[in-house]
Amino acid sequence: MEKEKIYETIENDVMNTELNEETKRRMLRNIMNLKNEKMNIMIVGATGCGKSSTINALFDTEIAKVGVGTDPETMEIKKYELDNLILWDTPGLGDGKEADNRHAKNIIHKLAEVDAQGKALIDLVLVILDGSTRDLGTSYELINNVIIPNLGSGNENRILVAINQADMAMKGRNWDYDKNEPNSRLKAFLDEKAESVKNRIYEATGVKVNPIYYSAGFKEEGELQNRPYNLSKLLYYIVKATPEEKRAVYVTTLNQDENMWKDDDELLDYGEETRNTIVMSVIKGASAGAKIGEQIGGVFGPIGRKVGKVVGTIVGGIGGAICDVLSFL
Ligand SMILES: Nc1nc2c(ncn2[C@@H]2O[C@H](COP(=O)(O)OP(=O)(O)OP(=O)(O)O)[C@@H](O)[C@H]2O)c(=O)[nH]1
Ligand SMILES: [Mg+2]
Repeated sequence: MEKEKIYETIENDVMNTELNEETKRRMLRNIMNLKNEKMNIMIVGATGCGKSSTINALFDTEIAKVGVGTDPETMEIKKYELDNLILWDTPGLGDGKEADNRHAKNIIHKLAEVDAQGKALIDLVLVILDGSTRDLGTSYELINNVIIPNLGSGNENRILVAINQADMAMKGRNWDYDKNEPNSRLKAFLDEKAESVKNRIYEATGVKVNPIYYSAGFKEEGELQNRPYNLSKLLYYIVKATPEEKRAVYVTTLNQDENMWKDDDELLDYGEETRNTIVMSVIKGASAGAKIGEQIGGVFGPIGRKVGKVVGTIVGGIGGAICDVLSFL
């Protein structure tokens, strides 16, 4: 599917409306500011937990090199730029004290970086845990001693903890390979794991995180892609943790392969929720301070449908829900 430059589309729609000149100018200025917004996500975790695999599953290209066997693949912080989305893929910890110290130092350094406005460069840290191991010592070390103390104030909104390799949590047992989901036993096991991770972090730092579990899926040379599980859920959490004015960055950067987004726990319609969250943020950002009142449906109806369609065809669920979104405003 062709990528739409979402803000250019909105600019055109605004210019073609019956709104007064002052309102139009205001909105065009808002849109210009939104266009420059960049979202920076840093992905951290123990070596081999699946950082690179997760990046490749979520986003548009196979950009991050995935490790084979036990060789750590990512040796330094790597920057991937996808339109306005910037990903920082970090080396895994757990390969010896000396290397760990070096990597931790680089991560702390990156967390301290500020943008031109003096605001923290890294908007969100995605911590990935390897769900297939009981030994999460390195991960707790990383979260409790490296990430959280260096996030600064408002830190609870800038960290997301996700447990990967849900399929291997009981060594492959209790995974339903036909449905590509955990059976009830494995689900209970994973829920408990998420709860225990939450408690360990809270006890050590006083920070409340809400860990989710998923599987990035995996691909062996020449074999079929094993579909991810709960990838839409992970995306939904990422979008929710993204500052409102930056949420549109995902419209053009998501993995276009619909198969990646299919299998979820279905506690929520994550595709629809994600789409509505993004549409709502775009509308709010573009119309901030503009008095459009009754005309809002006329201006944003078409835009909502467009954004909804672009995001919806990928992550699923393109209903007529744009009306629901508009009625919220
Ligand atoms: N079964 C299963 N395997 C996975 C999953 N995610 C990743 N893997 C496998 O785990 C191995 C490590 O994955 P990577 O994505 O390279 O991990 P990484 O965290 O980037 O590793 P480093 O860069 O070395 O720190 C690869 O063989 C992946 O195929 C998953 O959800 N399930
Ligand atoms: Mg890697």
